[in-house]
Amino acid sequence: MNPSQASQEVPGTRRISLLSGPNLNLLGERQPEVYGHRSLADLVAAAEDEATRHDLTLEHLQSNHEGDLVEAIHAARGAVAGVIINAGAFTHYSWAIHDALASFEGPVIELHISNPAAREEFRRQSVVGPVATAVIAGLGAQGYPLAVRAMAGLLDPTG
Ligand code: CA2
Repeated sequence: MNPSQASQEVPGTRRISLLSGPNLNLLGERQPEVYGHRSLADLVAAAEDEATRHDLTLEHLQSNHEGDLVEAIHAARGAVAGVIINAGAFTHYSWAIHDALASFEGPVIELHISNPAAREEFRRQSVVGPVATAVIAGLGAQGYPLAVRAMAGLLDPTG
């Protein structure tokens, strides 16, 4: 991209949001056999590195509270180009997050460290999936930079 193209860019088109739901702040502390040994900070750092490679700015929020995530999705409207969300256990029952994501105009990537489809019955339903553009699950920590790379592809107008 040359400087004149950059200056004509619509504000927010190079910003993406990464949202992390409940208990993801505990990553690396327990259940490493399911979620690996890396902390959420490690996963976010890997996602940020990948975002930089694609000239994207990644903004991350983790919350254990459903309303915080709903408000973050509202704030994303018109402000960021895409949303990557690991909604944690809210994935399986939060219709409030489903409805908020349905109001977001850009691409949404549902992200999971584990593969919920291969786990307990209650994890096999996702209410995020029906409003997601794509799903990345079961790839562990590498899912985070992969999701950013996939988002860069979805946002590429020439792609
Ligand atoms: O695999 C994923 O990324 C999940 O979204 C993780 C959620 C789980 O409820 C989803 O079904 C799948 C759990 C978040 C992390 O929970 C921890 C609990 C204890 C220790 C470390 C993490």
